[in-house]
Amino acid sequence: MSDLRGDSDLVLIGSGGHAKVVLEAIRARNPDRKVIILDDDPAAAQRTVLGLEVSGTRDWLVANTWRGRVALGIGDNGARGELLHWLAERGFEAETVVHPSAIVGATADIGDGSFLGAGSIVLADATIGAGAIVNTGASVDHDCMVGAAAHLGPGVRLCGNVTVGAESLIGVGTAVRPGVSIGANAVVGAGSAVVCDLAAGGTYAGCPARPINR
Ligand code: JB2
Repeated sequence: MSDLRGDSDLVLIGSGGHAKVVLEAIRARNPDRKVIILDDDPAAAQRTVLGLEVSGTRDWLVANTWRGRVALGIGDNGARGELLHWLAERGFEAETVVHPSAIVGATADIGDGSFLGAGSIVLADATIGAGAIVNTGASVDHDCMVGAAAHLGPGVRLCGNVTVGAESLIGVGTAVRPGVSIGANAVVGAGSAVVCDLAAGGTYAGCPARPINR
């Protein structure tokens, strides 16, 4: 830990499946980048992520003078959103991680701390909020707005002008019709087809997607 001092050095918080794919994307751009893993779960002290041991909790960031960038490796939207605010309050910049195989339009606006996975596509004038995840092979067409700490699962298809609210979870393989708005903190089940607006906080599934009780 003590040798973490260069501007390009990175802290990655999280040690589960999401941290693993984030680290893989970081290494795909720069295999030699120095990365330190932190995780607040005491059980994580025994874990490794692609061969890297967990070196401590986020308290390490408070106790040291290092002020580099921090990547968000937590899949849970609420926990990732909380971490984003915690970092900002303490003056840390969140690292934006874009897999080299992602296609990102020149006019797309990619928020700090977001993750664009392998094969993902974000096109003209789309906005990806801070800390959002555009997972493996998901596509975000022109003028879409994806809110902070939202998560588009693998293979999600957003047609043009779609809005996804903050911290919403859109399940794997879901397709969303042009111009549809999905409110904040909504959950859309895997393989759904969203053809009309969905209210904030609800849980939806099916083709077409309808409210369900969880
Ligand atoms: O409040 C929290 C929290 N704080 C830290 N809630 C949850 N659920 N997790 C929290 N964490 C950290 O997230 C844990 O200490 C651990 O490092 C990680 C959870 O690991 P897990 O492998 O269970 O999930 P994940 O978040 O890495 O990945 C999930 O989301 C991805 C997007 C999985 O569902 C993956 O399959 C998925 N690709």
